[in-house]
Amino acid sequence: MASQTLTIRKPDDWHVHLRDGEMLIRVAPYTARQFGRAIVMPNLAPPVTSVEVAREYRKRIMAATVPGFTPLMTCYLTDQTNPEEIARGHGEGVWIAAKLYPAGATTNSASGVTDIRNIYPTLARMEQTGMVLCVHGEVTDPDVDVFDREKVFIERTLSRLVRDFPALKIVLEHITTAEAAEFVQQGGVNIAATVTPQHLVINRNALFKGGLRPHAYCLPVAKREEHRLAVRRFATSGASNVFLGTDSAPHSREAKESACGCAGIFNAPYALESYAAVFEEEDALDRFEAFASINGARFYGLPLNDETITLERMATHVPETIDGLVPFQAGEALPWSLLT
Ligand code: OTD
Ligand code: ZN
Ligand code: ZN
Repeated sequence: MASQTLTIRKPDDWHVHLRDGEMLIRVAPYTARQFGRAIVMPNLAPPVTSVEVAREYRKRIMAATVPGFTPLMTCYLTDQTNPEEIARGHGEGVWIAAKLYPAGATTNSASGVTDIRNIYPTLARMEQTGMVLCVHGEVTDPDVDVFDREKVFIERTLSRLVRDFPALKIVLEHITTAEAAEFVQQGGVNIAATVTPQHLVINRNALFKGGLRPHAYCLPVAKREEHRLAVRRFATSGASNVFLGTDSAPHSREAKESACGCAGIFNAPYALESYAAVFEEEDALDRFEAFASINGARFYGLPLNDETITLERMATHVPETIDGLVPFQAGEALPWSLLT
């Protein structure tokens, strides 16, 4: 008989949007319930670009969550980023990583980097100090088909970055394509990928199932089935350079269900249940702990969590709404439940 419980080291979320103000207070507890640590994205409006702003934001997150949950902060790179500010924030233990948003690639990325060469001095400094670069890997060229933007980013930008900064640690975030999985798989020890629940579970058909489905829309957008399968194979392969990053990105229901709906999927409340279902379907539950709780910490050079969590084989019924927000897999039943 298949095992009825699964106990693993406490997982971490290596990519999440916790927002600010009232939304932060609403959503952060879900992440803190599931994870020991989380890398918090800096795409607030205005973005988190200075050490002081990051410190203050970290305090607000800690006030919104339980003791024992550790937010790890990131710095938003712009054309004006000063390499010394980045090095100082990293040296003072405020920043774990810096985030590259190609300008215009996703929500609140208007102040992102317009030309990768503008941040070369910063990348050189990060390479020296061992600070990780997190990358939203999509080109923003409007002439490139939206479903090809990740693949083209790898060809045009990432290949060059890896060549020009061979010792820079890079996380290609929320991968969605066979090309990304392949690139990271072959990329050596300094490159890793995160994978979201949605890119393991849905393909692009989900956006149009019986009508337009705004709650399945995020960036990078879900791709064809063959890509989902390639990403699944890599995520569940046991490779040490692929790990959990939910990219949970809540928007109000009104902002999602709109003539110009925001990109982002709110998956934090049942993220572990979503991932566990995938690992079980792939017959890879024995590799779930590495993906969720070990590989990320090792890549970032952090200690593993000492606590454990237990999932029980008992259905989780994902509600239609949670605190007014529509969660990923709303209305569905998932086979595992996180015990608290
Ligand atoms: N939404 N994707 C991302 C961010 C957001 O709302 C967001 O902040 C991303 O790629 O980081 C997305 O769909
Ligand atoms: Zn992104
Ligand atoms: Zn994100």
